[in-house]
Amino acid sequence: MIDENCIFCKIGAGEIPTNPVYEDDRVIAFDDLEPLMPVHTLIIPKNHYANIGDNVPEDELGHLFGTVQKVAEIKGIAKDGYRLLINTGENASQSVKHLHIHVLGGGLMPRPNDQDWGSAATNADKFYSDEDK
Ligand code: DGP
Repeated sequence: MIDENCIFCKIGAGEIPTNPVYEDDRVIAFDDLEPLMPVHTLIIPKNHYANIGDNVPEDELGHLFGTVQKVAEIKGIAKDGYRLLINTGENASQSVKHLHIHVLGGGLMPRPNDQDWGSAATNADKFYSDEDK
């Protein structure tokens, strides 16, 4: 279940060399190319699923989520806390169409409600003028 055109499948298969934060037979975790926080690690299943809505078997999901705390411990953010992000589909601006969990940490992050979520957000008044909407 590998998509030969998928860059994350290639990372999972070892065809594109990476520096794994954690790896086992089903998942690999590696640091994001464009980190948003001091710690920004991606966890992916080695099998290809376009996103979390792509009929992912529950045992696969369980294993994937079971990796989160391991990665947080390896990266030293388990104690202070971290944020998980899973962009899914167009409205979430998912850019790589292979299921991945972003693990973000290493500093205080504002609550999502305080952030600029785009002009469609219910708090858009804080960030956008009427002309932008
Ligand atoms: P998303 O928008 O949720 O699909 O985020 C995809 C993330 O993947 C984005 O933060 C950048 C990262 N990324 C894309 N290509 C590569 C790559 O080849 N290597 C690594 N390490 N990260 C990548």
